[in-house]
Amino acid sequence: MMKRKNILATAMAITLAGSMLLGGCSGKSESGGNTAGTTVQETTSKADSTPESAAQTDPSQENDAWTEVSKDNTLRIMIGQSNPIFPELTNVITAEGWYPGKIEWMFQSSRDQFQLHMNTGDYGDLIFCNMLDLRESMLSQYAASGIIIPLEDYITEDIMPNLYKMFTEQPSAKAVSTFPDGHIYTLPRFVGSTGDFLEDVMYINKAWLDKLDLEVPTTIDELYDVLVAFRDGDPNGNGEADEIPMSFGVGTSGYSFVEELMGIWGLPTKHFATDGFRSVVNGEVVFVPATENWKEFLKYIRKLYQEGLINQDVFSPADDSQFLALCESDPSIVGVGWNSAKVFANPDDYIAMLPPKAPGYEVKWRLHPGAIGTKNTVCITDACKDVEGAMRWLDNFYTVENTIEQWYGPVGQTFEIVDGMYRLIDQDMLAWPTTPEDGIMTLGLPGYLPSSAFDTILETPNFMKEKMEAYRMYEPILADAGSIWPRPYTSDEQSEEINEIYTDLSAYVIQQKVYFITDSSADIDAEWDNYLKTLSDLRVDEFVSISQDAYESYNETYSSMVN
Ligand SMILES: [Ca+2]
Repeated sequence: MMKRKNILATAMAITLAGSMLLGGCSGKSESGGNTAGTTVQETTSKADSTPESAAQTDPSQENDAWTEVSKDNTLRIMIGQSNPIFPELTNVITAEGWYPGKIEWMFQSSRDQFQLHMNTGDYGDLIFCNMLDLRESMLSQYAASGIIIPLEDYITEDIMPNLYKMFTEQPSAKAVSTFPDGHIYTLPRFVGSTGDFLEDVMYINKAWLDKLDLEVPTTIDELYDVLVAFRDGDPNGNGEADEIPMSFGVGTSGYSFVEELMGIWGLPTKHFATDGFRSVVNGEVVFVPATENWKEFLKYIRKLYQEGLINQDVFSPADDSQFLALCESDPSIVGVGWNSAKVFANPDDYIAMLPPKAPGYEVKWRLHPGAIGTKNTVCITDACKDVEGAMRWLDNFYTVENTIEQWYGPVGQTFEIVDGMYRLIDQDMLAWPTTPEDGIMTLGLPGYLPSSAFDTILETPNFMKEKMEAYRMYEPILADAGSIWPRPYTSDEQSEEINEIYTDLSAYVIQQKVYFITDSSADIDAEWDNYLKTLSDLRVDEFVSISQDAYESYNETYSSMVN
């Protein structure tokens, strides 16, 4: 596993809102121009220092955009507490002159607490939905009942110059944010570090290949032969047949699930509900487990499994910890695996390999739909008395400089500015931190980091370089934006129906997948028609038809932006 230095001590996290960070903040661009008036942070005492720094900013940026409504208003903001240091970070980053009225943070410790606020009508003006882990179906309900309001009229060059620019440059981000009724109720984020969206890279044990005098396999038949050699040739040299030629997880970490290999049969997909085993072919939504491609995939994986070339427990663990433990075994016992990074105990033995080709199919490796923009970062409720002011406030999130600090950590703490570029103070930080000690990462916030920002404004951190390198290798075989299921919004009604169908449909598909692969008595060819009939009984056609409507509504917005 990747080792991280614990340079961010907890004590430092507690003082995050302290003076150490103020210098960093004043170095930020003030593109919002909201320098008039006084900002009061209800949840921090550092607001006292704000008027001076605000007064020092370029007077040409002052404007009269703020109304009396904004100056007298309090924006109440609901947000989750997924990152323990997030409250402090929020105060630091949004403290300076972003809004002339008051900001009151309503930190929610759980979705239940949030729901209670919603049920009693005591909700905030703004909801950071992603940071609260809100389900899409809830947002569809809130939109249908008028609790969250349409925002598109405020996304203008005047009110939101930064978001407006992002939508112009990234029309897909606008398309994923548009509901089937044509309104935009939530604002998205966009990250241009494409490597982040290459979820899984295949790795093969090069030391084993060398030992057995084998080449990196390029077809599924060659892969089979290599796996057999790994099984029988004692490549780790300990005299025991302990090798697991190929292994993967169950995808609980978001990575390393068996469906990833569907890219070999040209229909990239994922099993979680947001993706729902869907793919897009020439504008048509396809339910992947109902295709011949899926059948071929099952047959191949079955062959590997039945011959002991795949970890025999791979479909039963509750999470990915078993897979990760196998990878960390020393001496190595895993020959081929895929994940987000080199998770192996001896990573130097492994090299990235391109997915092997299957006869008659073109590889289309999965690109996470976040690559076209991620929706659901923030919405505004009918409780808000200053929607325009709230939107002006939100626009500050969309400058590149603010985005870097919001997502990855502030200057002075995480970054230093060198030759005008944000550079990580410690390159070992930020490798997907999960604790304050590891670093800060709050990707759930709105923001915009175009690919052009890398190595011009942000020096590409080491942890991103590895993925970017893999991305360059995989780029020729990656699914293009047109074949990704973009996770579009559905209406309240559609969302209810599709969730109902998917519950039974996905349970059956997953059960049959495991049966077809692992049960020695299963006969995929003989049982296929019956399998398809059951999918039909479980209303797969309706599932696809609703998905198609949602996709077309997404595509309409997208096309209107690019044509
Ligand atoms: Ca061995």
